[in-house]
Amino acid sequence: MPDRQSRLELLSALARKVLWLSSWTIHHANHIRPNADGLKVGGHQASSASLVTIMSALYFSVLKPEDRVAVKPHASPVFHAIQYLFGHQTREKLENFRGFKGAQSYPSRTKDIDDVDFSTGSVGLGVAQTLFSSLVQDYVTAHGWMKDRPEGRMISLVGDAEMDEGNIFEALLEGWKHGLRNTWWVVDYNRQSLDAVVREGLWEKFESMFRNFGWDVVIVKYGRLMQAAFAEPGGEALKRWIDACPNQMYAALCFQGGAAFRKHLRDEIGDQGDVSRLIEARSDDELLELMSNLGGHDMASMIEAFEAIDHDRPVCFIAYTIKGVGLPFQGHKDNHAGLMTPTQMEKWRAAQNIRPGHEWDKFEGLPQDTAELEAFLAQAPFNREGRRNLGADVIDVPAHLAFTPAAQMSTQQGFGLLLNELARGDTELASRIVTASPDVTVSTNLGAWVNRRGLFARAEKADLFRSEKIPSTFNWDFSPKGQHIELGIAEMNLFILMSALGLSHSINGERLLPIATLYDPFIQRGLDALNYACYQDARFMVAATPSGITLSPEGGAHQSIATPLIGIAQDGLAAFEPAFVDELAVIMGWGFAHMQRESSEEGDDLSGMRNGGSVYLRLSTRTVDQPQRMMTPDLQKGITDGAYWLRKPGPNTEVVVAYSGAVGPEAIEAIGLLGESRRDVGLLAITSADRLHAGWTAARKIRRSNRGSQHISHIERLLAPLPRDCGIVTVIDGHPATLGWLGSVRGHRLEALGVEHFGQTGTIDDLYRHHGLDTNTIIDAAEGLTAGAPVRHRKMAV
Ligand SMILES: Cc1ncc(C[n+]2csc(CCOP(=O)(O)OP(=O)(O)O)c2C)c(N)n1
Ligand SMILES: [Mg+2]
Repeated sequence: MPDRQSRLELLSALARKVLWLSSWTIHHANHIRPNADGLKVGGHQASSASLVTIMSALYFSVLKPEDRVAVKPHASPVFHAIQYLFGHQTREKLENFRGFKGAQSYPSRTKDIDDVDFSTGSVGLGVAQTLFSSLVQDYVTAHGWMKDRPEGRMISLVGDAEMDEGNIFEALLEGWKHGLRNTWWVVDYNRQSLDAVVREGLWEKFESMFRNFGWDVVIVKYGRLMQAAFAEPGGEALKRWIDACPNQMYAALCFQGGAAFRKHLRDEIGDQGDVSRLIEARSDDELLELMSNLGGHDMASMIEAFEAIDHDRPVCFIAYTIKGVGLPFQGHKDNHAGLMTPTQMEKWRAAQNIRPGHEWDKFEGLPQDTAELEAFLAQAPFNREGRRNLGADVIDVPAHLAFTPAAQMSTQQGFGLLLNELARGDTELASRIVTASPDVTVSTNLGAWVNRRGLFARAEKADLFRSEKIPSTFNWDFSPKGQHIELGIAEMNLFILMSALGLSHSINGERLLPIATLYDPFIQRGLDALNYACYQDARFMVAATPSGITLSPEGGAHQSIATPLIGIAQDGLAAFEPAFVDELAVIMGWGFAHMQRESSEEGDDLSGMRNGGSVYLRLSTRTVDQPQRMMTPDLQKGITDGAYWLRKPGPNTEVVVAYSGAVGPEAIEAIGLLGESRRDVGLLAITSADRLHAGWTAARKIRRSNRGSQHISHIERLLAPLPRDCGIVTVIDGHPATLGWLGSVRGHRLEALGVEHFGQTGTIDDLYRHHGLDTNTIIDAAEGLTAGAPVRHRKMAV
């Protein structure tokens, strides 16, 4: 092992190399890559440079294999450069940075090859992901599943402006409630965002806020050179000047260089003997080096700060940095998307003794011996075990989820019943389910499950109502074995928790099957986090209920219109809207298997659709008559493929009603009444507009790329027997576009009923009539699409 001094020298040399490689990667993509054609693909040299020392300290020395890191998105080139030095990233991918299948603009678990722990991109989310991943690690530990694996630290490299994102504060509060441990956030305090320079004294706000939430705060402001200068005669005055210098001025002087610093120091401190001597003893270059030696750019200071942590309390490091440090645009307020010119790059290359044509050589231009650098990298604790992506066995899922049917039920009730049945049993499946809800556990019907399986906390806590013998339907005991994670009302936290739980197989090597419940409209409140979770390929199930205008007495503010379209459009999420509980039982069983299947975006089963992913159940509180029927394999397949004929159309069908979800009773009734006046009518039960649509587009893609292919999708097969002039009426308690596309599948005329405006309260009947989802509107629409005599029967007003 090298001694401390030579270790620091090696680390600093590697950091210089990381700065070079990350900048060269960006430069190559913009100026050298063939076909660049002057088209700038961008990259963030300034944001990257800011973190070079900190990340080099972490990856080359401080991190252990079990630690997990979320890297500030725009420091992606630094991450890739470090992985390149470790041998986990290829030159080819770096040369193709930001290109098709090249190294990603922002680190991506699913698209990058270099062992990304957490994807980032939408600022704020990766930060919270580390916090929730730490809670999930606690969950896995408490359930006795960590085995011999040491606990890792969950580390986030955070931009200072990234801290503006509200979801970070929401997460902080939740972390405090759950006794957060093993989490480090390192704030890259370069005092610049994309547009602006941050407010003076922001660090004080950060500091008091973190301390308030029980975090330790470590401020790393001055590097070693600065500390030495402060110890010289006059040093105190220099320190005072630095501390008082406004952020914008400091940044501007860093951009202008040593002479500008000298002028300002002279003008502002005046001739004061000691401090003047201190300044004058340094050349312009030396003065700039001193003034740029903030803590975040000083290897010794960063290593010392990290290594001093000998506890598992959460820590926030505020590391002072200069955006773009070491590059010609350092400190400039416009540098966020700044790129170096070829001339600047050429000058910098020569200054570093990098020979033309050797830009990608790992150790080119470094004074150290190559073998020594190689040995150092091989021994870096983080790299010792190679890649760290884990896996876990698939948990068996029974073909049928059991429940005791009632004649009338809502899908939300059914959801509660199905989970209650699982909770009563002792299957492996049940033991791996973890539920969470943002303060709507009871109102989404999770109560029975929680009564049986308990709430999770690292320490036991009895339900006081129970111990005081106050009657209550619920037993709210907390214990390390509990399987429900109680959350506050922040839907962003819910989905980031899903993201963390749903990656447990990969992060902890232990599979969890997370289920989130929330009110359907509030999906939109957590949508970016939901999207983020899907982007990372986390696996979870969302039960969203109540939904639509069907939740009528709940009020207009809670109605959801757009969520079925989100269900269709959200990648990585299979959306279902069943009408009946037997359908839901099939979908949930399928869902637990779907959550565990490997998948690729190209589509990986015969239908061309993705084989695995997360699941969204749009449920309802409306009590409806349940069908009494046998669940045949055909029916089961129809339900999971997205649709089946509830009333099969004959060869002369004039009109078909296709419905999804809670409006089932209206569709059924309309078909009954229509049947009196129209020769032949069909009723299509749609359980998943999303799966139908995905299958349809996938099939066309297969046929286009493989001429002669006979592959047809489920919806094409279902609609194939319909005569050309048959009309289709679709109806859903959601945006009509959800099903409106069905007319294009085989060129049928179609009228799409649904909801386009919200806010009206009333009974379900009132609202269905108001929005045109009621039986008579369905009949009117069908009549309009068919020839022949007027429909004789209508529903009588009650
Ligand atoms: C949710 C979201 N909004 C906006 C952006 C665009 N964006 C990328 S970086 C950035 C500024 C980041 O500033 P800071 O966090 O201080 O990082 P620095 O560039 O200084 O390292 C913005 C607004 C984004 N990536 N995500
Ligand atoms: Mg910043």
